[in-house]
Amino acid sequence: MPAKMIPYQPVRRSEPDLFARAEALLAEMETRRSCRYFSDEPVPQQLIEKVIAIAHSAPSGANRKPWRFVAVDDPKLKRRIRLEAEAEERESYAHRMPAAWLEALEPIGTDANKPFLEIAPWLIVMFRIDWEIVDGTRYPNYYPHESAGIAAGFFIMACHQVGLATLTHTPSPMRFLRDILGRPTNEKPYLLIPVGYPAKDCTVPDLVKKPLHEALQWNQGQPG
Ligand code: IYR
Repeated sequence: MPAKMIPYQPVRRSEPDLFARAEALLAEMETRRSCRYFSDEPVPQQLIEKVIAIAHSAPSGANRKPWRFVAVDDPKLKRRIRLEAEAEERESYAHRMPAAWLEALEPIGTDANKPFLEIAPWLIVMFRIDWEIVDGTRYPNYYPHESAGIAAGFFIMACHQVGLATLTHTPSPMRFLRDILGRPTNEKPYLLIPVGYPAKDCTVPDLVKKPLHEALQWNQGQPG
């Protein structure tokens, strides 16, 4: 049955206002960097709940919201997650990642050590739910990859906007997260996102980012 329709009229702004807001948001988002050196300063649980609520407002296929956010601040759990992630990463760096991948990561300077998994006050573990079981029947979700990606984007942006640093971390494989956190088999670990404040002496690689014109084409592009 189609849902009842209700009016939808988000704030209509003047064009100068639109530009001013777009400029301000762009300037703020361009200061976002992935953080690998966190402070252990606590972040209130209520603030984490708000940024997850913002992520949870994301659009999703057939409004299924095919994700679960598990927010971890228990030091014992964080330690287990760090140890298991480092064990997988040691294997990956030593045997699983091809030379070209290791070379691509060289400027970022990563290795198998992940102290931030214990230092950051919160680890947000995001699971993707490709199907759900309701009363013994299996129901697929729709576009779970796209949906989860959009929610993750909302989450990272929300954190940055409120003043929290994040790292989009993907130790691989991530099955251990499901076991440690007691999630059922239909929940696939998707991203592990440490959240907190950057350490006082935090640094990030001085990278050149791909210019926008390489990522944006208007219509069919310029001939030649
Ligand atoms: N998961 C590894 C490797 C890694 C992969 C990508 I793609 C990065 O942008 C950064 C690291 C790690 O976290 O070290």
